[in-house]
Amino acid sequence: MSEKKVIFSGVKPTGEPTLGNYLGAIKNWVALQDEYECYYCIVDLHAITVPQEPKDLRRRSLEVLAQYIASGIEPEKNTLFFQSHVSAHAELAWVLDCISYMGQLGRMTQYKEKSQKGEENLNAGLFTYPVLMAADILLYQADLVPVGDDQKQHLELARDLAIRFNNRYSETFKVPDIYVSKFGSRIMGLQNPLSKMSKSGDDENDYILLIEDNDTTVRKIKRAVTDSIGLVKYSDEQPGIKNLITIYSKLSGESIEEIESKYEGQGYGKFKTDLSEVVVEGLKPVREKFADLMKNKDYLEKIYTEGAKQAEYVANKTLRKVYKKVGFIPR
Ligand code: ATP
Ligand code: LTN
Repeated sequence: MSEKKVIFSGVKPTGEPTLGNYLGAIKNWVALQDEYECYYCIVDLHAITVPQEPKDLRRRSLEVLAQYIASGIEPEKNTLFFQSHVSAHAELAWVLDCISYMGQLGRMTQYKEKSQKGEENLNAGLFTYPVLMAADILLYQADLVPVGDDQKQHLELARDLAIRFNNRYSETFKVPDIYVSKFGSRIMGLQNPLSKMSKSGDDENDYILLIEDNDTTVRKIKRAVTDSIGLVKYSDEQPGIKNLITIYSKLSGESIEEIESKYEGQGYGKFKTDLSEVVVEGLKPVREKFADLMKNKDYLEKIYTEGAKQAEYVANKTLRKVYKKVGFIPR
């Protein structure tokens, strides 16, 4: 058994990953890969809680895998796989469904937002979505789950379910901790800096995609909402500029103070031009590597096949324990 602590995280292939996914999640994973035993999953079962065109889902799932690797997540060091390839996820989710309370699930913000929007396809999967996420995490006995700020509530639920199951049956699951970076764990929209940058938004100027033309990125930054104050200052009164400074800092490694003083007395024009360069340069290696990887589907297939094998071994071990504890007759 490896001595390393375990990490589990995932992105759902519902749309093209954004700069928000990258800065809030994927980029942090890269830094963790040496110290931890990491499982990075493409959570395709979660993706179908909203309607998907099958061929697009297939293409995007592979693209997300390529984006993980292009971002610096090394397949030799981590387990990379598709959630649907390891059936234990759906199986454990069922067992956890049976100890989940409707009331608690109904209070999940993500569900409430979708249901209040009058979503036509308000399916049961959307409601139990966080239970499947708990199953993802608990199957691997994860110590840490690196996610963006928006996932805190789901992580709380995963912890609750682990504790509830352990109390009811006996110690089975590790109770996972959340890992949210102190800064930049919620990248906001470029057009609406009061809500998070989302890949399922309608306005394409609101988000920067991890993979898109450099010219498109530059154009979106040029159009990003600022304000009439005219100062490059990290302040709650200037949510647009605050968000752009966050992006600048996360990608350049310069501190907020350094950025503020660099642009003191200058307008937004110069700041935005430089930010475009920082973003384009920062994403350049990812974009280049991605293009190469997508030309080599055999390589990708090897990685996810091997990944599923490794993941399945660990996941089934936990599932067997769970089945035994709840009273199913062993096979
Ligand atoms: P959608 O926007 O379609 O609801 P999503 O991007 O939130 O999807 P995932 O793809 O599953 O959903 O998210 C993957 C990871 O990216 C999660 O850890 C999530 O917290 C993080 N993340 C998503 N959006 C942002 C954001 N704007 N800022 C920081 N982190 C984010
Ligand atoms: N619910 C998450 C995606 C997700 C996830 C996970 C993240 C599904 N399973 C397990 C971390 C660990 C989201 O909507 N961003």
